[in-house]
Amino acid sequence: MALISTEQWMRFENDGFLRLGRILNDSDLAGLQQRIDDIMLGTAPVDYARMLMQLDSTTGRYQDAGVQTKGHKGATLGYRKIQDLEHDPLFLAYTRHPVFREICARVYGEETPIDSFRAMFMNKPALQGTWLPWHQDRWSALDRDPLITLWTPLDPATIANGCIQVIVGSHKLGVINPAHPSAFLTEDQAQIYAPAEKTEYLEMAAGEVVLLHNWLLHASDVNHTAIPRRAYSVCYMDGNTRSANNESFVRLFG
Ligand SMILES: O=C(O)CCC(=O)C(=O)O
Repeated sequence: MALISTEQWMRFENDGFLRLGRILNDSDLAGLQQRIDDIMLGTAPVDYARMLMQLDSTTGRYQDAGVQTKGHKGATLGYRKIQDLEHDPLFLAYTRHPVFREICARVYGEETPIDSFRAMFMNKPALQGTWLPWHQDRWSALDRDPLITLWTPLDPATIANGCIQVIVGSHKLGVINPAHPSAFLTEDQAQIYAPAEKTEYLEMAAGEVVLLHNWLLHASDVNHTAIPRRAYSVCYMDGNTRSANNESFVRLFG
């Protein structure tokens, strides 16, 4: 039996996102929380040379976040982003959850192999964090657009600690700023397409999952609380996708 109903798929097509409810059980959630903290603190049994790691800003400004390069940058829980988590067995196992396989088959077709474009930790450290400007998840280096992302908070995600904010239905607009290599909006475009009165905040419990259409406009704020907002975000793409940057990708399904 299908794990996602026809009614749910219709809601996803209309809104550009779908709340899937709790998918990570308590013990797997605790395992991923511990593993990501160990990775940040430099004590995990992973190959740090393969992982892109970026320290958070101390100002909250996007342009002040650290460099995004491979390798560990110090034992601190103050990382903003850690990519290449397909190389960690715990994160990889979760990334291959049967519900995610079913979603990929529905979106890309049963026979289409599925790769991870990126499997990343996105963090708003306690009383820190960086404003992530309004954008769509679209990359001009790819020969076709990845369509979906599955986003899992590893802590409660609230307005106060920087949960994802979205503009419902905005995926129907197509790519708004194709001139930007990662589809970030200009400030003028953000005022037009993402005004405050249209913003919906996706508050979620730890271990719940939201399916996001990659063209859904989204952003996230800094963290005003003493609770970190750790999250795991995976973009699933057609395994036939080629990148002008000659990147290689990890096969997830098929
Ligand atoms: O975690 C966040 O605050 C935003 C993440 C994001 O933009 C993404 O997963 O595509």
